[in-house]
Amino acid sequence: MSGLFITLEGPEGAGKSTNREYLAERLREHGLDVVLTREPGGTPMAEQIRELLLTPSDEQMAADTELLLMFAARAQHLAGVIRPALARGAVVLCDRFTDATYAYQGGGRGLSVERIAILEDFVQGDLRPDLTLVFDLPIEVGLARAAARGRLDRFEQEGKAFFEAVRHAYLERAQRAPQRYSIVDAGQSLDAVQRAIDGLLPGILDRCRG
Ligand code: Z5A
Repeated sequence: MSGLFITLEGPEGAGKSTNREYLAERLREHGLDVVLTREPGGTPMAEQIRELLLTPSDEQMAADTELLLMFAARAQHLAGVIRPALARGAVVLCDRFTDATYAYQGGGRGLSVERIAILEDFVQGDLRPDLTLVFDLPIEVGLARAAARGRLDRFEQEGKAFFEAVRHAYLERAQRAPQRYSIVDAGQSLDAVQRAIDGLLPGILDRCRG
């Protein structure tokens, strides 16, 4: 038995966490075993790495350190949560995964895609998400939503050019492999976003029954 691996991606404040819960409920209504998780994080040790990655510090984190910590957390998460859940046939809904590395460390920080791909192969073997929902919205809208929540984390303190590069990297990846990615217009009202998710549901259920 093998489950279905769905990732939710997009820039800041795109509504990934909110809509991950919504999609999980819809899938559970169909009797599916759904595991909700996130990156960086998802296990106690990977959550400790997350703290290191997100907490602002006086010592500037080198871009390579950031990249390696993302994959260190991912290795732990894969071993402790994602692979066991997929092996028992669950649907894994993961808030961010390696597309975020291509978008933030690749697009945002300017690290080479080739180096990221080497780490992706090393840490994941041939495991890739079955489906990725990219919640896309204008950067200003997402940053305003994130700012309304209060204190900004280390990534949220970046400038607009960084987030524009992140958004561009996501859209470029999605356009190159449309069979794996669905782009959701996340700048709409929450009702409209959730109607768009409802529209994707039959296809997702077909893949679950696979
Ligand atoms: N990162 C990386 O660099 N490389 C990697 O490989 C990985 C991650 C895996 C994780 O932080 C950071 O790690 C992230 C990238 C980096 N950068 N940052 N920052 P995080 O998990 O804390 O941050 P996030 O993923 O961006 O989460 P977020 O800012 O909380 O966004 P979200 O989950 O997409 O949104 P939300 O929490 O569901 O919604 C945000 C607010 O907007 C909330 O108040 C909602 O009620 C509201 N909302 C949501 N949808 C709507 C609509 N449609 N209309 C109006 N308001 C809405």
